[in-house]
Amino acid sequence: MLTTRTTLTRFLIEERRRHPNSSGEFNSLILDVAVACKVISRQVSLGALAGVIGKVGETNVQGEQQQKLDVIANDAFIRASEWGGAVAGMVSEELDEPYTLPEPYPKGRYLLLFDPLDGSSNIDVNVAVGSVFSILKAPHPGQDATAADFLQKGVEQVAAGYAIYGPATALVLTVGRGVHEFTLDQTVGEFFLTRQFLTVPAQASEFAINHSNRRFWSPAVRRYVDECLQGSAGPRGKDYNIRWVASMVAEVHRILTRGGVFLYPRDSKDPSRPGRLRLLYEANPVGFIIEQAGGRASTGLTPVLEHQPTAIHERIGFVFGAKDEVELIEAYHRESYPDTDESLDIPLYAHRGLFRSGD
Ligand code: AFP
Repeated sequence: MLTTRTTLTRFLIEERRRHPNSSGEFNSLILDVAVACKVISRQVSLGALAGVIGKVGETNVQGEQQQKLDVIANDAFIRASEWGGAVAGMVSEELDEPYTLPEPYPKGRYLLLFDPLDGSSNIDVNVAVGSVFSILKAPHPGQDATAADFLQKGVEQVAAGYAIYGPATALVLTVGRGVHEFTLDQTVGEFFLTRQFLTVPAQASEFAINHSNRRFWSPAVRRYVDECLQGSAGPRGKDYNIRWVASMVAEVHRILTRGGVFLYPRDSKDPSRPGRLRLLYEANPVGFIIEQAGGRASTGLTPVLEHQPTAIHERIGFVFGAKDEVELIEAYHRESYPDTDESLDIPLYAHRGLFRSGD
Protein backbone atom coordinates (compact mmCIF):
# COMPACT_ATOMS: atom_id res chain seq x y z
CA MET A 1 0.00 0.00 0.00
CA LEU A 2 2.75 2.43 0.94
CA THR A 3 4.63 1.75 -2.29
CA THR A 4 1.63 2.78 -4.39
CA ARG A 5 -0.05 5.35 -2.16
CA THR A 6 1.09 8.64 -0.58
CA THR A 7 -0.18 9.42 2.93
CA LEU A 8 -1.32 12.91 3.91
CA THR A 9 1.71 13.13 6.21
CA ARG A 10 4.16 12.32 3.41
CA PHE A 11 2.41 14.77 1.05
CA LEU A 12 2.69 17.59 3.61
CA ILE A 13 6.35 16.88 4.41
CA GLU A 14 7.29 16.77 0.72
CA GLU A 15 5.31 19.99 0.15
CA ARG A 16 7.06 21.76 3.04
CA ARG A 17 10.52 20.92 1.61
CA ARG A 18 9.73 23.82 -0.74
CA HIS A 19 9.90 26.05 2.36
CA PRO A 20 13.30 25.20 3.89
CA ASN A 21 12.81 27.40 6.96
CA SER A 22 9.43 25.91 7.90
CA SER A 23 9.17 24.81 11.53
CA GLY A 24 6.68 22.01 10.95
CA GLU A 25 3.95 23.81 12.95
CA PHE A 26 1.88 24.32 9.80
CA ASN A 27 1.98 20.62 8.94
CA SER A 28 1.24 19.56 12.50
CA LEU A 29 -1.83 21.81 12.56
CA ILE A 30 -3.20 20.28 9.35
CA LEU A 31 -2.54 16.80 10.72
CA ASP A 32 -4.35 17.74 13.97
CA VAL A 33 -7.34 18.85 11.85
CA ALA A 34 -7.16 15.53 9.99
CA VAL A 35 -7.38 13.68 13.33
CA ALA A 36 -10.50 15.69 14.20
CA CYS A 37 -12.03 14.74 10.84
CA LYS A 38 -11.26 11.05 11.46
CA VAL A 39 -13.02 11.24 14.85
CA ILE A 40 -16.03 12.98 13.31
CA SER A 41 -16.10 10.48 10.44
CA ARG A 42 -16.30 7.64 12.97
CA GLN A 43 -19.17 9.26 14.88
CA VAL A 44 -21.08 10.13 11.69
CA SER A 45 -20.67 6.59 10.31
CA LEU A 46 -22.10 5.05 13.51
CA GLY A 47 -25.18 7.29 13.40
CA ALA A 48 -27.91 6.04 15.71
CA LEU A 49 -25.59 3.33 17.07
CA ALA A 50 -23.47 6.08 18.64
CA GLY A 51 -26.56 7.84 20.01
CA VAL A 52 -25.56 10.99 18.15
CA ILE A 53 -28.71 11.53 16.11
CA GLY A 54 -31.03 14.36 17.05
CA LYS A 55 -30.84 17.73 18.70
CA VAL A 56 -29.33 18.76 21.99
CA GLY A 57 -32.15 21.20 22.69
CA GLU A 58 -29.79 24.20 22.50
CA THR A 59 -29.38 26.85 19.82
CA ASN A 60 -26.01 28.16 18.66
CA VAL A 61 -24.84 31.68 17.94
CA GLN A 62 -26.49 31.40 14.54
CA GLY A 63 -29.83 30.83 16.26
CA GLU A 64 -29.88 27.32 14.82
CA GLN A 65 -30.88 24.16 16.68
CA GLN A 66 -27.66 22.37 17.65
CA GLN A 67 -27.44 18.72 16.67
CA LYS A 68 -25.60 16.39 19.03
CA LEU A 69 -23.04 15.88 16.26
CA ASP A 70 -22.51 19.65 15.98
CA VAL A 71 -21.28 19.66 19.56
CA ILE A 72 -19.23 16.47 19.16
CA ALA A 73 -17.60 17.81 15.98
CA ASN A 74 -16.82 21.16 17.60
CA ASP A 75 -15.19 19.43 20.57
CA ALA A 76 -13.17 17.21 18.20
CA PHE A 77 -11.67 20.22 16.37
CA ILE A 78 -10.79 21.97 19.63
CA ARG A 79 -9.37 18.96 21.50
CA ALA A 80 -7.29 17.92 18.47
CA SER A 81 -5.80 21.39 17.85
CA GLU A 82 -5.55 23.27 21.18
CA TRP A 83 -2.51 21.48 22.69
CA GLY A 84 -0.05 21.36 19.74
CA GLY A 85 1.38 24.89 20.00
CA ALA A 86 0.47 25.76 16.38
CA VAL A 87 -2.54 28.04 16.98
CA ALA A 88 -3.04 31.34 18.83
CA GLY A 89 -6.82 30.91 18.88
CA MET A 90 -9.78 29.45 17.03
CA VAL A 91 -13.15 30.58 15.62
CA SER A 92 -15.97 28.05 15.31
CA GLU A 93 -19.48 28.35 13.91
CA GLU A 94 -20.61 26.79 17.20
CA LEU A 95 -18.93 29.32 19.53
CA ASP A 96 -20.14 32.90 20.11
CA GLU A 97 -16.61 34.19 20.77
CA PRO A 98 -13.15 33.08 19.63
CA TYR A 99 -11.77 30.12 21.59
CA THR A 100 -8.90 31.08 23.89
CA LEU A 101 -6.42 28.28 24.56
CA PRO A 102 -6.33 27.03 28.18
CA GLU A 103 -3.25 28.18 30.11
CA PRO A 104 -0.87 25.27 29.86
CA TYR A 105 -0.99 25.25 26.07
CA PRO A 106 1.52 27.43 24.15
CA LYS A 107 0.14 29.95 21.63
CA GLY A 108 1.39 29.46 18.08
CA ARG A 109 1.69 31.29 14.75
CA TYR A 110 -1.64 30.33 13.14
CA LEU A 111 -5.38 30.88 13.48
CA LEU A 112 -7.81 28.02 12.87
CA LEU A 113 -11.38 28.77 11.77
CA PHE A 114 -13.95 26.06 11.14
CA ASP A 115 -17.51 24.96 10.64
CA PRO A 116 -17.20 21.64 12.44
CA LEU A 117 -20.26 20.11 10.86
CA ASP A 118 -21.75 21.65 7.74
CA GLY A 119 -25.09 20.39 6.50
CA SER A 120 -26.04 19.12 9.95
CA SER A 121 -29.74 19.29 9.11
CA ASN A 122 -28.97 16.26 6.89
CA ILE A 123 -27.65 14.05 9.71
CA ASP A 124 -31.01 12.54 10.68
CA VAL A 125 -31.69 11.55 7.07
CA ASN A 126 -28.22 10.03 6.54
CA VAL A 127 -27.15 12.41 3.77
CA ALA A 128 -23.51 13.49 3.33
CA VAL A 129 -22.30 16.18 5.74
CA GLY A 130 -18.86 17.74 6.14
CA SER A 131 -16.41 19.91 8.04
CA VAL A 132 -14.86 23.08 6.58
CA PHE A 133 -11.68 24.76 7.85
CA SER A 134 -9.47 27.74 7.12
CA ILE A 135 -5.97 28.61 8.35
CA LEU A 136 -4.66 32.19 8.68
CA LYS A 137 -1.43 33.57 10.09
CA ALA A 138 -1.80 35.01 13.59
CA PRO A 139 -1.02 38.76 13.56
CA HIS A 140 0.45 38.39 17.07
CA PRO A 141 2.10 34.96 17.24
CA GLY A 142 2.55 33.60 20.74
CA GLN A 143 -0.28 35.75 22.15
CA ASP A 144 -3.97 34.97 22.65
CA ALA A 145 -5.74 35.96 19.41
CA THR A 146 -8.41 38.67 19.60
CA ALA A 147 -11.58 38.68 17.48
CA ALA A 148 -10.03 41.42 15.33
CA ASP A 149 -7.10 39.11 14.49
CA PHE A 150 -9.50 36.82 12.60
CA LEU A 151 -10.98 39.60 10.43
CA GLN A 152 -8.62 38.98 7.50
CA LYS A 153 -9.61 38.83 3.82
CA GLY A 154 -9.85 35.38 2.24
CA VAL A 155 -6.77 36.12 0.13
CA GLU A 156 -4.74 35.98 3.36
CA GLN A 157 -5.47 32.28 3.95
CA VAL A 158 -2.44 29.95 3.95
CA ALA A 159 -4.51 26.76 3.81
CA ALA A 160 -8.13 25.67 3.48
CA GLY A 161 -9.94 22.39 3.24
CA TYR A 162 -12.99 20.33 3.91
CA ALA A 163 -13.82 16.79 4.89
CA ILE A 164 -16.86 15.14 3.34
CA TYR A 165 -18.45 12.32 5.31
CA GLY A 166 -20.19 10.42 2.53
CA PRO A 167 -20.05 6.82 1.33
CA ALA A 168 -16.30 7.48 1.63
CA THR A 169 -14.66 10.06 3.85
CA ALA A 170 -12.41 12.40 1.86
CA LEU A 171 -10.28 15.36 2.89
CA VAL A 172 -9.79 17.99 0.17
CA LEU A 173 -6.98 20.45 0.84
CA THR A 174 -5.11 23.38 -0.64
CA VAL A 175 -1.94 24.85 0.84
CA GLY A 176 -1.70 27.36 -2.01
CA ARG A 177 -0.40 25.04 -4.75
CA GLY A 178 -3.44 23.35 -6.25
CA VAL A 179 -6.24 21.27 -4.71
CA HIS A 180 -5.70 17.66 -3.67
CA GLU A 181 -7.97 14.91 -2.39
CA PHE A 182 -7.14 12.33 0.30
CA THR A 183 -9.46 9.39 0.98
CA LEU A 184 -9.66 7.80 4.43
CA ASP A 185 -8.86 4.11 4.76
CA GLN A 186 -10.98 3.42 7.85
CA THR A 187 -9.10 0.22 8.75
CA VAL A 188 -5.63 1.78 8.60
CA GLY A 189 -6.91 5.10 9.93
CA GLU A 190 -4.90 7.05 7.34
CA PHE A 191 -5.76 9.55 4.60
CA PHE A 192 -4.23 8.47 1.27
CA LEU A 193 -3.72 10.78 -1.72
CA THR A 194 -6.34 9.82 -4.34
CA ARG A 195 -6.56 12.86 -6.67
CA GLN A 196 -4.13 15.74 -7.36
CA PHE A 197 -4.66 19.18 -8.86
CA LEU A 198 -8.45 19.00 -9.07
CA THR A 199 -9.88 21.55 -11.53
CA VAL A 200 -13.31 23.09 -12.12
CA PRO A 201 -14.29 23.16 -15.85
CA ALA A 202 -15.06 26.73 -17.00
CA GLN A 203 -18.44 25.69 -18.43
CA ALA A 204 -21.24 23.99 -16.50
CA SER A 205 -24.35 21.94 -17.20
CA GLU A 206 -25.49 21.69 -13.56
CA PHE A 207 -26.47 24.42 -11.13
CA ALA A 208 -27.33 24.27 -7.44
CA ILE A 209 -29.70 26.71 -5.74
CA ASN A 210 -32.59 26.40 -3.26
CA HIS A 211 -35.55 27.24 -5.52
CA SER A 212 -37.96 27.72 -2.62
CA ASN A 213 -36.33 31.14 -2.18
CA ARG A 214 -37.12 32.28 -5.74
CA ARG A 215 -39.50 35.07 -4.71
CA PHE A 216 -36.71 36.60 -2.60
CA TRP A 217 -34.02 36.56 -5.29
CA SER A 218 -32.62 39.61 -7.06
CA PRO A 219 -33.69 40.14 -10.70
CA ALA A 220 -30.19 39.09 -11.77
CA VAL A 221 -30.40 35.70 -10.04
CA ARG A 222 -33.91 35.11 -11.34
CA ARG A 223 -32.69 35.93 -14.83
CA TYR A 224 -29.73 33.53 -14.60
CA VAL A 225 -31.83 30.65 -13.24
CA ASP A 226 -34.71 31.22 -15.68
CA GLU A 227 -32.28 31.14 -18.62
CA CYS A 228 -30.81 27.86 -17.35
CA LEU A 229 -34.35 26.45 -17.05
CA GLN A 230 -35.17 27.54 -20.61
CA GLY A 231 -32.35 25.20 -21.63
CA SER A 232 -31.62 24.59 -25.32
CA ALA A 233 -34.78 26.57 -26.26
CA GLY A 234 -33.46 29.65 -24.45
CA PRO A 235 -30.54 32.08 -24.71
CA ARG A 236 -28.05 29.64 -23.14
CA GLY A 237 -28.67 27.18 -25.99
CA LYS A 238 -28.19 24.08 -23.83
CA ASP A 239 -30.01 22.11 -21.17
CA TYR A 240 -29.04 22.29 -17.50
CA ASN A 241 -29.50 19.88 -14.62
CA ILE A 242 -30.41 20.95 -11.08
CA ARG A 243 -28.90 19.62 -7.87
CA TRP A 244 -29.56 20.76 -4.27
CA VAL A 245 -28.19 18.62 -1.42
CA ALA A 246 -28.52 21.33 1.29
CA SER A 247 -25.01 20.38 2.36
CA MET A 248 -22.55 22.85 0.85
CA VAL A 249 -19.61 20.47 1.24
CA ALA A 250 -21.39 17.88 -0.92
CA GLU A 251 -22.06 20.55 -3.56
CA VAL A 252 -18.42 21.68 -3.52
CA HIS A 253 -17.22 18.09 -3.92
CA ARG A 254 -19.57 17.50 -6.86
CA ILE A 255 -18.45 20.72 -8.55
CA LEU A 256 -14.76 19.84 -8.06
CA THR A 257 -15.47 16.38 -9.48
CA ARG A 258 -17.73 17.11 -12.49
CA GLY A 259 -18.19 20.88 -12.68
CA GLY A 260 -21.18 23.13 -12.06
CA VAL A 261 -22.12 26.28 -10.19
CA PHE A 262 -23.54 26.90 -6.69
CA LEU A 263 -25.63 29.88 -5.68
CA TYR A 264 -26.72 30.92 -2.22
CA PRO A 265 -27.16 34.58 -3.06
CA ARG A 266 -28.01 37.39 -0.74
CA ASP A 267 -31.83 37.59 -0.85
CA SER A 268 -34.64 39.59 0.69
CA LYS A 269 -35.99 36.71 2.80
CA ASP A 270 -34.46 38.32 5.88
CA PRO A 271 -33.28 41.85 4.96
CA SER A 272 -31.21 41.96 8.14
CA ARG A 273 -29.14 39.01 6.92
CA PRO A 274 -26.70 39.70 4.04
CA GLY A 275 -26.68 36.00 3.15
CA ARG A 276 -27.02 32.53 4.60
CA LEU A 277 -23.44 31.24 4.46
CA ARG A 278 -20.73 32.46 6.83
CA LEU A 279 -17.80 34.32 5.33
CA LEU A 280 -14.85 33.34 7.53
CA TYR A 281 -15.32 29.58 7.87
CA GLU A 282 -17.49 28.63 4.89
CA ALA A 283 -17.22 31.05 1.94
CA ASN A 284 -13.53 31.93 2.35
CA PRO A 285 -12.14 28.38 2.65
CA VAL A 286 -14.39 27.10 -0.14
CA GLY A 287 -13.57 30.18 -2.20
CA PHE A 288 -9.81 29.56 -1.77
CA ILE A 289 -10.24 25.93 -2.86
CA ILE A 290 -12.41 26.78 -5.88
CA GLU A 291 -10.07 29.53 -7.10
CA GLN A 292 -7.05 27.25 -6.63
CA ALA A 293 -8.94 24.77 -8.84
CA GLY A 294 -9.38 27.37 -11.62
CA GLY A 295 -12.98 28.29 -10.76
CA ARG A 296 -14.36 31.59 -9.45
CA ALA A 297 -15.83 32.46 -6.04
CA SER A 298 -17.98 35.57 -5.72
CA THR A 299 -20.43 37.47 -3.50
CA GLY A 300 -22.53 37.63 -6.68
CA LEU A 301 -20.90 40.95 -7.57
CA THR A 302 -17.28 40.84 -6.41
CA PRO A 303 -14.58 38.25 -5.57
CA VAL A 304 -15.44 36.84 -2.15
CA LEU A 305 -11.78 36.48 -1.15
CA GLU A 306 -11.36 40.27 -1.46
CA HIS A 307 -14.27 41.03 0.89
CA GLN A 308 -13.11 42.67 4.14
CA PRO A 309 -14.74 40.85 7.10
CA THR A 310 -16.30 43.00 9.83
CA ALA A 311 -17.44 40.29 12.28
CA ILE A 312 -16.38 36.71 12.95
CA HIS A 313 -19.84 35.28 12.18
CA GLU A 314 -20.56 37.59 9.23
CA ARG A 315 -22.82 36.11 6.58
CA ILE A 316 -22.48 36.77 2.86
CA GLY A 317 -24.07 35.99 -0.49
CA PHE A 318 -22.00 33.24 -2.11
CA VAL A 319 -21.75 32.05 -5.72
CA PHE A 320 -18.96 29.70 -6.81
CA GLY A 321 -17.93 27.16 -9.42
CA ALA A 322 -17.44 27.31 -13.19
CA LYS A 323 -15.59 30.53 -14.02
CA ASP A 324 -17.71 31.40 -17.08
CA GLU A 325 -20.99 30.88 -15.19
CA VAL A 326 -19.95 32.93 -12.15
CA GLU A 327 -18.68 35.75 -14.38
CA LEU A 328 -22.04 35.74 -16.20
CA ILE A 329 -23.92 35.96 -12.89
CA GLU A 330 -21.71 38.90 -11.85
CA ALA A 331 -22.37 40.57 -15.22
CA TYR A 332 -26.13 40.16 -14.75
CA HIS A 333 -25.85 41.87 -11.37
CA ARG A 334 -24.22 44.88 -13.01
CA GLU A 335 -27.08 45.34 -15.47
CA SER A 336 -30.23 47.40 -14.94
CA TYR A 337 -33.66 45.83 -14.75
CA PRO A 338 -37.08 47.38 -15.29
CA ASP A 339 -38.92 48.10 -12.04
CA THR A 340 -39.37 44.72 -10.47
CA ASP A 341 -42.79 43.12 -10.27
CA GLU A 342 -44.07 44.42 -6.95
CA SER A 343 -46.24 41.30 -6.64
CA LEU A 344 -42.95 39.47 -6.14
CA ASP A 345 -42.58 41.58 -3.02
CA ILE A 346 -38.91 42.31 -3.45
CA PRO A 347 -38.75 45.68 -1.70
CA LEU A 348 -35.03 45.45 -1.11
CA TYR A 349 -33.96 45.56 -4.74
CA ALA A 350 -33.67 48.77 -6.68
CA HIS A 351 -34.32 48.42 -10.41
CA ARG A 352 -30.52 48.30 -10.79
CA GLY A 353 -28.10 45.79 -9.36
CA LEU A 354 -28.47 43.92 -6.15
CA PHE A 355 -29.20 46.12 -3.12
CA ARG A 356 -29.65 49.84 -2.60
CA SER A 357 -26.81 49.80 -0.09
CA GLY A 358 -24.29 48.18 -2.47
CA ASP A 359 -23.33 44.54 -2.23
P1 AFP B 1 -26.99 23.47 8.16
O1 AFP B 1 -25.60 23.17 8.62
O2 AFP B 1 -27.78 24.26 9.17
O3 AFP B 1 -27.72 22.25 7.66
O4 AFP B 1 -26.86 24.48 6.92
C1 AFP B 1 -26.17 23.99 5.79
C2 AFP B 1 -25.89 25.20 4.92
O5 AFP B 1 -25.19 26.16 5.64
C3 AFP B 1 -25.11 24.80 3.67
O6 AFP B 1 -24.30 23.69 3.86
C4 AFP B 1 -26.20 24.52 2.66
O7 AFP B 1 -25.79 24.74 1.33
C5 AFP B 1 -27.30 25.49 3.06
O8 AFP B 1 -27.11 25.76 4.46
C6 AFP B 1 -28.66 24.89 2.88
O9 AFP B 1 -29.59 25.93 3.16
P2 AFP B 1 -31.15 25.65 2.97
O10 AFP B 1 -31.52 24.71 4.12
O11 AFP B 1 -31.78 27.02 3.08
O12 AFP B 1 -31.35 25.01 1.65
